[in-house]
Amino acid sequence: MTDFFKGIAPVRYEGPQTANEFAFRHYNPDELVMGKRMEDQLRFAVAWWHSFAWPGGDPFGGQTFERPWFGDSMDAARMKADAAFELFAILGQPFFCFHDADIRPEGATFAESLRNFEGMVDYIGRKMEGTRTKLLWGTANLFSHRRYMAGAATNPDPEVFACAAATVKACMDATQRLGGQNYVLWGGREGYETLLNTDLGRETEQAGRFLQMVVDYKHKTGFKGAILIEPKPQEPSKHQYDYDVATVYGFLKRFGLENEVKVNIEQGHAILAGHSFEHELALATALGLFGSIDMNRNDMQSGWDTDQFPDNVPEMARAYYEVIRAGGFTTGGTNFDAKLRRQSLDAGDLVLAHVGAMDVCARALKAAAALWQDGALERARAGRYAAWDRPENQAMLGSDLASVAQRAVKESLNPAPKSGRQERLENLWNRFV
Ligand code: XLS
Ligand code: NI
Ligand code: NI
Repeated sequence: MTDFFKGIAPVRYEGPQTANEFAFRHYNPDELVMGKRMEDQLRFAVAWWHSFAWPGGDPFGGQTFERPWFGDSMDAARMKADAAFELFAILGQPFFCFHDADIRPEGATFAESLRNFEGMVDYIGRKMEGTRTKLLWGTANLFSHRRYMAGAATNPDPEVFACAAATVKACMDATQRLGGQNYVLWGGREGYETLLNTDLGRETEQAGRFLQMVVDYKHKTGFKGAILIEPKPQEPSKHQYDYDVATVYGFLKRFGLENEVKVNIEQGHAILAGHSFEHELALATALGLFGSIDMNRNDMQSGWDTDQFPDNVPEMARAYYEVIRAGGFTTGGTNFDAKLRRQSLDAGDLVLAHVGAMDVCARALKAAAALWQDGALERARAGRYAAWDRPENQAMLGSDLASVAQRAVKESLNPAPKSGRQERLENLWNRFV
């Protein structure tokens, strides 16, 4: 037990009318949405790194948070894990996510870091036995240590590639051991700072081989979870190879992995790539890649990944509508890859940031589900393409350019433009959200 959260009781659903700040107003785990418990629809996860490892620094100043578990020892790491499970007990969210570096102290050598990691995986495994909290995904931190400054799998130095392999192997083993439902790869430094010193062809070839090895290892070890890539266009790299969903799809095709790997889509990364969150989700679904989401927003003006907790119901409703269209989560979930603002010092801030975010997501899910169940939007969408369902039109897609051209001439086609009805659909949307 730590006394960090002392005095904060487990948060319960009390409904929208409650005056209690430490209550859920909309997130009611047992309430059915589209026939499924809200908890099972949303599958919330707390991110170990932002909630427990982040010291509150920014480019202009260092640590603002004073957590009793900050330090480099195994004792400190164990206290951090204790605090994490105390937060999980307060929130009651079903999942968490971690990187190796979040849960263990850095060792004097690479080998010692791995040993520390294994010790902490044991410790967390024992803690999990006493709770209902599960692991949504594990991942490797291949971006903080200076050895990775020029990339991990894409590094010009083959020894770094080997260290990255050892770290990913250890993290995959840990994820499997802890019953993780996915394994995530986010390539923060798999990219470049300048093309002047970069061999793009080689680096992406290395990344492809690395991912093939990861997939191969998954099959060898019998890991049942999904392998997910988390796209991001830049930051910390000037250019990141896993730029967005479309780029990842091309990469997977190139290495024959499009049926092996899915994506974890982060709201803030979508925005950085010049897309909307829902665009990335819809494209992933269309390409058969939809896996999981990182639900943290950017500041719309700042131009970097500010990792803020979601606070905007209409925006999140667009996202959950796409999740519903995708058929809902299978192994994936809603990970709050979000951190407090650096002035939010208190234990209560950490709890309430999650509580508010869970409520926002619950409202968004309910609105999206109501719109889905109403069916008018999907009827309008399907109606727009209905002519394509007719056999003579389907036949064109199996035909060739000259024959299709001939049809246009022979039948003197003169298609009448039809309204796209955007504003009417926006009005429909706004009746639900
Ligand atoms: C950083 C990423 C990172 C991944 C996990 O921008 O979002 O936090 O989710 O490595
Ligand atoms: Ni991010
Ligand atoms: Ni993320």
